[in-house]
Amino acid sequence: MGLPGYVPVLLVLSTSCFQASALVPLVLSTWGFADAARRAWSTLTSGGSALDAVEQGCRQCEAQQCDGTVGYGGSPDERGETTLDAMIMNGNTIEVGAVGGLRRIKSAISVARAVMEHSTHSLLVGESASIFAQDMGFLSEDLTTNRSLLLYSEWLRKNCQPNNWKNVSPNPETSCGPYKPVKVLGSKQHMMPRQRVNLHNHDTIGMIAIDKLGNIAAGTSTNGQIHKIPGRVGDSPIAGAGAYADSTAGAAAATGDGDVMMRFLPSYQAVEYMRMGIEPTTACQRAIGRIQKYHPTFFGAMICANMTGSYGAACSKSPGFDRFHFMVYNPAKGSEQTVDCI
Ligand code: SD4
Repeated sequence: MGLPGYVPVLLVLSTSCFQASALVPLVLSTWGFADAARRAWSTLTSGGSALDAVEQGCRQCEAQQCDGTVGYGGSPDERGETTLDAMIMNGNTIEVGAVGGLRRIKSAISVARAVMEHSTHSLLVGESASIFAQDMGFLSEDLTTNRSLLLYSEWLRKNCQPNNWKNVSPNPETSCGPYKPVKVLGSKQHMMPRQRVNLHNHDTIGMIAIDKLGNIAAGTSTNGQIHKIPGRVGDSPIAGAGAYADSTAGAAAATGDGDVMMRFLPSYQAVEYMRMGIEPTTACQRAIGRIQKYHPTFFGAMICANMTGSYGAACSKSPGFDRFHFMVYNPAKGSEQTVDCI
């Protein structure tokens, strides 16, 4: 029954003109975190959505403490605490949920999803994010482990080296804090933190999933930079930096020196390149290349996929890092692949 004068119309809403391709479903993830990629793939192929796949895949890494740089018990900050950054993005609706500096909650990616699904916000941080998580039913528990305690005590024993301070007193290259700012004139100023961000202290899981209906999602999870100044949030929970997804173009995710990478929004940039028809490997390379113009040896890598399921990756050559590993699952294969850095 309609209102008088109104003709009932059936509206079929579609967010994209998706054409099924032999390359989807697809799961693409950073580094060789095979169990995480497999978990995402099995979620997708057993009827889960792209968002479910990204959540379950990243959750697997959080539980396994992948490389010690995802999940609890890794990368203690300057007070010895592990805090987590994560985000998830729905490429159909351009909704994002993210957490930064999350304390005492192990499954940061699921809290990120709860931010997206149970609030109108996109990013919650710190203690307040943890209270939100508890209210949403997440268990509050200590994220410290013997390993994170050991990393922290070693760092204290080495006079708090390396650290992320500059232009402070006492000299941060030789002493622990507390520090006070010092005014340094002109060229004497440190332009970059001295801490070497490299393969051994940075390994975020970034993940892209496309289901067989062409729904795309992306996400990240990490415990961030080791020995960070408390309060530091990296690129991983920032939409467009750590990851980005748009079902009219594709998705990308990044890993590496987040303090540098987040200034360039490389994931957003790569998705925009793909929107212009540039193929994924080149899109990743160009997004990396824009950062290299300012930071020629920064440590970072990206994965990119377009809506046909074509995918690629790129990395920036930096000391000790010239090949990047990533995981691919699609109907043709499930494998770890590598790419030479540029
Ligand atoms: C960060 N980008 O917090 C993250 C860490 C990372 O590979 O990617 N590691 O800076």
